[in-house]
Amino acid sequence: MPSFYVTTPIYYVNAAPHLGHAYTTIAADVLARHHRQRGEAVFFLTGTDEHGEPVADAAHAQGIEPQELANRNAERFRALAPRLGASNDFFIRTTDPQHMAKVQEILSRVRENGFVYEGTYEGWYCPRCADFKAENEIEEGKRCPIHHIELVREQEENYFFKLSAFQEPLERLYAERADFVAPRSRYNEALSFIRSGLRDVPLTRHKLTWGVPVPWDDEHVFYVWFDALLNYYSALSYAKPGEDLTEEFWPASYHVIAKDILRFHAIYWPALLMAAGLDLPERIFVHGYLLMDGEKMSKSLGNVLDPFAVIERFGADALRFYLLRDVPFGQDGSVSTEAFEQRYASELANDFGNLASRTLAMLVRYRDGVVPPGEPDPALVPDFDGLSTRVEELIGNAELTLALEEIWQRVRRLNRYVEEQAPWQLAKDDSRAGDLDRVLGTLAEGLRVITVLLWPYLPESTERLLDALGAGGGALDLSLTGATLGAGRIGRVSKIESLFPKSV
Ligand code: ME8
Repeated sequence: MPSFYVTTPIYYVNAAPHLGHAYTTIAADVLARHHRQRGEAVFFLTGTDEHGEPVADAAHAQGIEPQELANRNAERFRALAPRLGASNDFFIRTTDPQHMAKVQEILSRVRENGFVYEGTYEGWYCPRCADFKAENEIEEGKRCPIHHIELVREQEENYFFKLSAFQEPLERLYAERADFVAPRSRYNEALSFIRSGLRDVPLTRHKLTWGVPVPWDDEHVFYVWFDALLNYYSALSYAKPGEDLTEEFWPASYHVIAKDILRFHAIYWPALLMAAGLDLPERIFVHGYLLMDGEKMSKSLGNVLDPFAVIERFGADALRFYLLRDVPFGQDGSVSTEAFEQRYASELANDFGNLASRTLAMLVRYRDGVVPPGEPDPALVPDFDGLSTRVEELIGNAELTLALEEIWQRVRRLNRYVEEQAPWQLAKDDSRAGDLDRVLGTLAEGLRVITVLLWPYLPESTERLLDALGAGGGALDLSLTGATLGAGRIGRVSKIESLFPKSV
C-alpha cells in the first residue's frame, strides 16, 4: 500500500489558536482525507512549537513559567484539531522528551558530519519571529517586516550550521525537482534566495535557557527553528507506542505551510536533512495569508477571528468550506463575516443542502425511498465524465480551491437537472413512470458521487448524507474508484434534517 505523510507547521504556543492556524490544519486535513480515499496508508501530523523566545517572552510578560504557558495553549491547539474535523493521527509537542532526545541525536550527527562550528554572530533579530533578518529584509527604522517592531542588535557566541555548504546541493535539488515547492511563485522565491548566496546560520542560542539543551555544551540550547523543523521527523519514532513508523512514512510527502515560513522549510530544512544524511520531503505546499483589513491575521498583531466561535454557530464544515472556497488556495485572500454568511446561505444551504434534501424527499415521496435501478441518464453522463480523475489531479497539485470548484459545478448541474426534468410534473403522469425512475435514479447516483468527492472538504455533513443514501444497509464506499456515475449501488434512502439550516 503506498504511504502518504502530510504535516502542518507546529504552531507557537505564545497565544491561543486563531483562524490562520485553523486554515492550514483544514487544508492539510483535506489532503489527508483525499489520500485515504485513494486507498493509501496516511499519516497526518500537527502539533505545537513550544521553545524559543516568542514563548519565553510571552510567559514572562504574564509572570508565569514558559512550561505553564505552553501547557495551557498546547491544550487549546490540541482541542482545536477535532473541532475542525481534522483527522490528525498524532499531535506532537516539542517539549515531549522523545522529541527533545531526537533533536539532540540528529543535531549531534550533523556536528559529527562536519557541518557545525563555533563563531560569533552579529545581526538584527526579531524576537517575535525568532528569526535573524538579512539586511535587505529590514523595514525602515530597523523594524521587522512582519511585526513592525524594532529589531534587536544581537551579538553572541554561537555554534553555527554550515548552510553555505549546501548552496550547490540546493541549487541541484531545485533544478532536478521543479515541483519541490508549489506554487511556482514560491519555488522561484526560494530559488532566488538560494542564488543570492547562502550564509551560515546560528544553530544554538547562548542567552536563552528555554529550549532543547545542546548535548556538547550545556551553556547553549538549540535555536528554536532547528528544534521545531525536526518535529516532522521525530514524531514518527514515537507517535505509535511500541512502534517506529519512520520506515513506513519517511520521507514526508507534503509539508503544508504559509509563505511566512517558506525560507525555513524550503532552504534550511532540506539542507539540515542533507547534513544529517536523511531523505528529503517530496513537496512543500505554500498557501497565502488570510487577511482582515488587508493585514495578515496574527496573534501578535491582535486582529484575530476566533475559529471556535465560528464553529460554535455554523459548524466545522461551514468553516472548512468557506476558507477553501473563498480564498484561492496559494494566494492571499480577505476573509469577512459578510462573505462567510453569503457563501453559507447561497452555496451550502441553497446549492448543496437543498439538492440533498429535495432529492431524498422526492425519492421517499414518489418511490418509498427505493432507488430505481437502471443506467444513469445519458443527458448527464458527459458532465460527470472524468470528474474524479480531474479532482485527483488538482488536489495532487494542491489546487484545493479549483478542485472544489470542479465539484461545485456538478452540484449546480444536478440542480439544473432537477429543474429541467421537473420530477414533480412526471409524477403526475403514470405513463411517465419510467422517466421518473430514470430521473430519480440518476439524481441519487449523482448526489452519491459528489458526496464522496466532497467528503474531504465537508466530512461531517457528507457522512450524514451518505448514511441517508445508504439507509438500506451496508456502508457506502468512500473510495475514489467508486466516485463515478453508475459505479454505486444505492438500495434505499431516507430523508434527512437540513444539512445547513438557514437560521442558525
Ligand atoms: O511559524 N493566514 O508558528 P506560528 C494563513 N512555530 N495562515 C496563517 C496565518 C494567516 N493569517 N497566520 C498563521 C510558526 N497561519 C512556527 C512554525 S514549523 C516547523 C514551525 C498559519 O504559530 C500558517 O500555516 O506563527 C503559518 O505558516 C503558521 O500558521 C505559522 O504559525
